[in-house]
Amino acid sequence: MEMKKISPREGNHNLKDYNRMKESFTWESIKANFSWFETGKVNMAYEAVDRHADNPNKSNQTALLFSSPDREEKLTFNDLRHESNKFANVLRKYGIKKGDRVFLFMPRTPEFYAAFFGILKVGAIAGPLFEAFMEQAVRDRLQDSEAKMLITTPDLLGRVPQADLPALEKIVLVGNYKEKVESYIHYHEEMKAASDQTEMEWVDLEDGMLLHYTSGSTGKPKGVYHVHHAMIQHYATGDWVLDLKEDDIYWCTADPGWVTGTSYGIFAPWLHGVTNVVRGGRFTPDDWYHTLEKNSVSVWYTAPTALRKLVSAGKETVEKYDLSALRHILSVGEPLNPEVISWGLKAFHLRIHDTWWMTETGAHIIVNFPSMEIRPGSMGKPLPGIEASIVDNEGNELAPYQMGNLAIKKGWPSMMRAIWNNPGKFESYFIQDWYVSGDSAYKDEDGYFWFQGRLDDVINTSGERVGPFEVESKLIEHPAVAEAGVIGKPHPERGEIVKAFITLNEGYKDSEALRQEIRQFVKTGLSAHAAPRELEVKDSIPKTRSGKIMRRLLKSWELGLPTGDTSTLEE
Ligand code: 6R9
Repeated sequence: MEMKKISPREGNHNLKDYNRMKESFTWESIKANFSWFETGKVNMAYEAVDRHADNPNKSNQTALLFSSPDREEKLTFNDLRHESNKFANVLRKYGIKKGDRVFLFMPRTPEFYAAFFGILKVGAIAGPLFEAFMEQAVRDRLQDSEAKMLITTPDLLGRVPQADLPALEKIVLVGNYKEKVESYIHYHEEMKAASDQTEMEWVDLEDGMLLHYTSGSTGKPKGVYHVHHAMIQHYATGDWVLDLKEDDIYWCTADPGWVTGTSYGIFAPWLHGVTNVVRGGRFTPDDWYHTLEKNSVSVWYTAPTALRKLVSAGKETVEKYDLSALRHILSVGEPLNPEVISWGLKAFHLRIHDTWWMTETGAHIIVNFPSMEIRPGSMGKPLPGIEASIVDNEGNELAPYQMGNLAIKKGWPSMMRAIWNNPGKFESYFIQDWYVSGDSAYKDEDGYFWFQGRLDDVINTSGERVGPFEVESKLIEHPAVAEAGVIGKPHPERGEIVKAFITLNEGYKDSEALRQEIRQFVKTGLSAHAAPRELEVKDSIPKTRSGKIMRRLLKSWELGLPTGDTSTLEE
């Protein structure tokens, strides 16, 4: 098969020579960008906020550019410093200290960011939760982490568990309430009274900063524990991968309940002192284009699920907007379909850069650098300072084109340091010195990595291994198909057969003839064994809040099995 390649774009880009960097790079060399390199004192909140507020040239620059359907607000670095100082004082008043877990269960508003940095300033550990969680999901996370405080809004209080949380001492309410309840801490009242000066709690590089709960295919969600040290990698990738420059307007569309919304929605942009766009409210193609246009966004980090919806909305929609400020686009969370990359070239005249990483890795691992040739469908190459490979179940490295476990040599700066309360689970990620991701992939002879699927998603049909991703990518190339989710369905003779669930673009109606045509399209475009033997049209494809197709759920539905933990399912 002929491989498409897209060359780096000329212009305002950081065209660092990847191969030369790879040869000589050490993480040590990044340290000089931080104040703690000299002082020995560290806190992420200082490096991301106060350091810029202390700088007369940056202090009044907009740090946060917030908009939601009913509210618009700008906070400078100085504002963000003062608001987070105030909140740090509120936390101290109520006894929160270093190492305590404080959870945030609220929408992304300016108060969220002030509270988040307030938590870090007292040395506590922040636990951001998706605002759409139901009561059980909130309870599981607060129980496991033994959180001492929860910050939420009156609207969400109905989903905050009122019992079985012995460690939870206080609940802070942000926003207006009808009837005041004395047992809650009232954010706006406290903030009015609090001083905007505070003592920073200086911590150790290896002290806790963040607890992100993530769901596996079985069992309760697990608390992935990150430390301040991770900032080295957030900073480096903000430079090499996001290509951030001080005058950029940056928009990461992810919610902080997902690791992308913290590592790349908070840390990387503010370590680089750029203006960070935050938008609340729901997705529609017009709203998103409008957000890009109105804020003159120059660097945009988003996810395949959103990009696929923009593709579906068509060229007419994108052409209504002036997106000339946009210079760099990136994607994460799911494999980026080649179809979406070709469309990006037409719609934006830009390449879309795929990045691969996980909650557990804390930051980018395998990426498409602005300076690299892109091979559509590939996740790119490992960062300098990262050793990634494909290994078998014993930890032996495999040759190019052999499918196996995507694994990373342990010891990179932003790696999780523990699974909260669960050392056994943490150990189970490793084979010798390799962190094993749970994804299957292969490498080509030039060192590009190609994603195949979560290991539990890979389909084995009549002895042929089929990655659901390539079938889904082919399916959405058909003009009738908007989205696709592909699973292996047990079959007496073939082991498994490929079953596809699809949604249709506007103007198409389900019919036997259309399904036949789509099957044929995959068969001729990909291969006979990859063509779905069963094809079902649905109104929507189940996805997580970070946009991942929930193949596990499609499979449970199909087989009439219990659905397991669905707390991260998008409504
Ligand atoms: C950052 C994030 C991690 C899992 C990962 C993989 C999938 C993420 C991807 C990708 C293919 C990419 N994933 N990026 N698959 N191409 N560029 O998503 O973290 O929510 O923990 O998910 O997401 O399966 O193992 P997290």
